[in-house]
Amino acid sequence: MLYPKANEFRQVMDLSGFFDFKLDPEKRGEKENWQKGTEGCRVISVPASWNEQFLDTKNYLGFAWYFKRFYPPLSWKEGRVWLRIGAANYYAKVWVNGEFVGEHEGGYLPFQFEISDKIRFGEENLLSIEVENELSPTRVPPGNIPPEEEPRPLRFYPDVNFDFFPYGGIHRPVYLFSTPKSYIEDITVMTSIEGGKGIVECVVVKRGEDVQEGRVHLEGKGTKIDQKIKFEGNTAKTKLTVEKAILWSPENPYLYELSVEISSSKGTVDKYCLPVGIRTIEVKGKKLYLNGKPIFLKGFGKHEDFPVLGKGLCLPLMVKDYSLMKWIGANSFRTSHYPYSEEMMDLADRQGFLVIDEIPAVGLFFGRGVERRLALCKQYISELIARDKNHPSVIIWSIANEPHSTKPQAKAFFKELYEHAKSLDPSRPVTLVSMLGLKEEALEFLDLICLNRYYGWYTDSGQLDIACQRLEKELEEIFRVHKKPIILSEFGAGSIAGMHADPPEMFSEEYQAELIRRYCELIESKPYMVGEHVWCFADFKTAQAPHRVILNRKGVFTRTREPKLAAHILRKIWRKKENG
Ligand code: ADA
Repeated sequence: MLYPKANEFRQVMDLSGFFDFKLDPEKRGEKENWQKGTEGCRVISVPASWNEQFLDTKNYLGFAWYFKRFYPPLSWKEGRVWLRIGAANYYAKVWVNGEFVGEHEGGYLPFQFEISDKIRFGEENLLSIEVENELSPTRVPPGNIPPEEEPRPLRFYPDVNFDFFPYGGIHRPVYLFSTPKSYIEDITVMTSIEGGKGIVECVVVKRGEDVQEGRVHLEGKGTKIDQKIKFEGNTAKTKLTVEKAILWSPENPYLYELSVEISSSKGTVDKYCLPVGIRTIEVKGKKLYLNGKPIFLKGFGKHEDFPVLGKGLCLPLMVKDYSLMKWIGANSFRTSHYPYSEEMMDLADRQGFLVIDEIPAVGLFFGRGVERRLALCKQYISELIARDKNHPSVIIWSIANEPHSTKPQAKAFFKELYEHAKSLDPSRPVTLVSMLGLKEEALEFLDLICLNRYYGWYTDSGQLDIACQRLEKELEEIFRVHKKPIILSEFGAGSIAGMHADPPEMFSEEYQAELIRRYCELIESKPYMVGEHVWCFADFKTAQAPHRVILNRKGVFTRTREPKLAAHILRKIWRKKENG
């Protein structure tokens, strides 16, 4: 799914900003035709969650309506007009001028509809979007699971089966964009390396019978390649060879520019440009290789989370987070526990971060409704790979976080998801982030192992020596059995910023820093360990529960991005090479 970009053939109008907003707790809106407009609205900002923009929406998880009036440029009349929503959590229905255009389930991936036949040129148009964020056991991620289905000692309010706040709303930009009648629908880029040469394979999909050919152009330092393409049906394939290719890596995130044009008998009719990073990623033996060299992932699990914004896209915050990750010496992060924004992925390409890209399959259980949850996970894998397949920064797909794989059908469930991901993208390793260790039967077929461990926090609390002994024993055991590279994808401790104790005690900054230091020391001593992702980058909002002090406080930065002692310790560890 191509991100909307303007050029001489395409235009983009960002509808983000102030929308009219109205809660619909009785779900009366559709019956009362709110899609044609309604009274009694307030102003809300998009993109952002609704929960922290007002006092009466904090824990609101029901239906809500967004309205925006707009004028499409007359010049768009000749082409096609599209509406694209970057993400709306959890379920969205869309109308233009009161006419239904489509709906989408899932809170973290974009969806778009052609609205050419609904748009009225030369007059004001009305966009109406109904968003609802109800929790349900048959949704992914699940909530409101009956206790008998999923016994848990401590339940959250709202009753989520995951450890972050269930923010609702339109969290990413709303774009109106135009394409020509005949247009480029999709571009897939696969890169490889053959004897120092970069190989860039492109597959172009177009729409429009009048188009039979086109061209691709790849430009970069010392490279300018131009190649004709011919369509068979709606698809054209080509392969470019880049002499002395500059490979993409965290040290040198070099991006070429690929330009694709399609033409009819009257000449070029559409064009789309995208950055291309030439790199390879593969698992071999006990190592993870980038461009044929072993790599080690240093970084974090994160969240899209900030006061007032909730999960809303915030570019200054994104720039800040990347600058702090550079400062601390990280080269990687996981999009825990859902796909992050396209803008975040673009910056990962440009700044050279290695990303584990995760679908919103967190808190999965294997009781009633498992078929529906499987179908949703497959949908999310398809949508995520369609969106992020061309990012060199994305090196691994994660098909779940900490599933409660305690039932026999869990292995088949994940085998089906693993094969689905591989069928869509054979070029990247696929993993699942497990808390069960050897009891996770899916470890048998995953390409590499991601494990979350909290010895010294939830177990062996306050006893770091025992914690590290347990961790070492378990890592050795898992590698002995599976002989696959392992990433410790979560480890850490909570700390209240400003709270100190010596000797270190739980919730003090010193304890958090010392646990992280001890874990990193152990992880880096094992040749089969290929990554350490601290949980987590910054404190973040969770639902309410006795074990959460308003926030999950395992961040090495506070929620407003002030460094705790652990941040300074990590900087010493991760930048020790530079610091000598
Ligand atoms: C799990 C989970 C995280 C967070 C963490 C914690 O590993 O994946 O989302 O809940 O535990 O802080 O306990």
